[in-house]
Amino acid sequence: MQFSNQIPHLVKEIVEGQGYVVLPDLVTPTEAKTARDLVLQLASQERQTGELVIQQAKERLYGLIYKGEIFRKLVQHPTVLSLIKAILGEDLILGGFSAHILHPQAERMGVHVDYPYWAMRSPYFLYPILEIQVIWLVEDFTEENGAPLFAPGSQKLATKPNLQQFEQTSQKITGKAGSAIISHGLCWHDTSVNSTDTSRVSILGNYTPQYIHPLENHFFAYQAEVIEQASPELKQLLRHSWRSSQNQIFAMKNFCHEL
Ligand SMILES: O=C(O)CCC(=O)C(=O)O
Repeated sequence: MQFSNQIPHLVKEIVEGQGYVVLPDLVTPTEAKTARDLVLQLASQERQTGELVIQQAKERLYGLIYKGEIFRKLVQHPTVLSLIKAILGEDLILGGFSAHILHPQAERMGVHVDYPYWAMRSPYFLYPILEIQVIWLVEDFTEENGAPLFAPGSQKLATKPNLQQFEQTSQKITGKAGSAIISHGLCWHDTSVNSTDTSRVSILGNYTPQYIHPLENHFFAYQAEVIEQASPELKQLLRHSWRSSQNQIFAMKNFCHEL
């Protein structure tokens, strides 16, 4: 597995260092393009049906797990999952997996921390860590096309973002298609302006411990056959393997072998 001997160093960088790492070449440029093309194709369909979430020149496409094999490959990428498990523990789940399209002239989205922190009151606690975000670069992120901005080390402050401080310290993260930015949910970040004439696409994974209520409703657009054919890893991410048809409450991990 790529980067396997660097996991402790990468964990340290995310938790105690700048708050994020960029891992290159996790998938091929062709796979990245497949994901990008599919996002744009689905977006144009969902624009017609009204399912697409539109915020001026920005759009969000949810429920990706059920919308393409390439998305199911990305969400359970072994290198990404090993790194996140080393931070959140083995019992992590998926809070959401969506695409973010920045059309030409899209403005910055606004500096933020990630869910669940944005749903909580600041100051936050540092431990346990409640979220790790993955931003998949399904195309090259450049200085001009809306690459994200991150404030290095801001996760250690465990507070909601301070705009002035963010403007002084943030750095734009560019990279090649097929890379992923893996970041601490408390690290302040934003998108930059897309000043090109081409839409920029990212795919966003939100991973949390299993006791956090998922951001996305994984039953929206649910397809039974996708779950039936899913790997054990994906079933766990969707909390499917922890559901019982007999018990009235969701089983926790220790009980799941008895179900
Ligand atoms: O699309 C991006 O580059 C990042 C978006 C983001 O950070 C978010 O939605 O939390």
